Amino acid sequence: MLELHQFRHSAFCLKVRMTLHAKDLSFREVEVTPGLGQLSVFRMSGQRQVPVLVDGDQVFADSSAICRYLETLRPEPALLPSDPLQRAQVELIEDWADTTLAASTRAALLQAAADDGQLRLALLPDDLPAPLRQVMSGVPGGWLSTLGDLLGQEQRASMLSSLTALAEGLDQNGYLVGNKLTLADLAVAAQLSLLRFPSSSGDALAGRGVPGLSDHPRLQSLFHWRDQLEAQLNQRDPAATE
Ligand SMILES: N[C@@H](CCC(=O)N[C@@H](CS)C(=O)NCC(=O)O)C(=O)O
Repeated sequence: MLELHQFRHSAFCLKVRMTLHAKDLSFREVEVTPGLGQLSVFRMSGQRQVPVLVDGDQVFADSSAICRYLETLRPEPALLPSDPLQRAQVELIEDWADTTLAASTRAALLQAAADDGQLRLALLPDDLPAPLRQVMSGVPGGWLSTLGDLLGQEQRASMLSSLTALAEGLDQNGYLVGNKLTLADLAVAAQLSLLRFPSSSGDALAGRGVPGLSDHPRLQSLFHWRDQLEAQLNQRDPAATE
């Protein structure tokens, strides 16, 4: 059984879960506790970030590397087109989503969480002991803004402009590249989760997100697309996740 070591609310981990669902692969989720839990991730994979996928004695880190392993493990349905130009387009969009878009959505979420204690609480791991939860909920959020850059005006405008262009492209056939689901769709859909959490994030987070972006009129069709994509993938094999 494949094992996915993850932070439940990480967009990179969602990208891998969506890929596993798209390929109808069964897997077990192992929730990693930020900080201490990353020691075992390091021991296992030689680096401390999640997602990490374990398949028997093989260990893979990095969502893009994991998705490529899954593509060889289960080639159908192919998430990387065989047409060279389309494949290049998918890889470019995936890379943009995992870097530029991810940096912007992370900064936007950090900013929102710094301002909103309820959101901070909802983002904590479900299995965090109650006393620690209580302590965390009482801590002012200002320290979060030291964790990374806050979203600048220019970065926000550039993200909105790219996402609007993607939304307009999607209106035509429902996929970002060609007329089939690819890793480009999954990488973008996953990063959108930090702006507006999907239903798979659980009741505390579903529909919530970054004020001003989660409810932005130009992004609504994109969130709707993401929700439909997720519903379609989860329907494929509801029993896939143990
Ligand atoms: N390029 C990596 C990025 C993974 C990543 O940024 N993981 C974050 C969670 S979203 C993490 O593990 N952060 C903890 C840390 O850096 O210590 C991928 O695509 O998997």
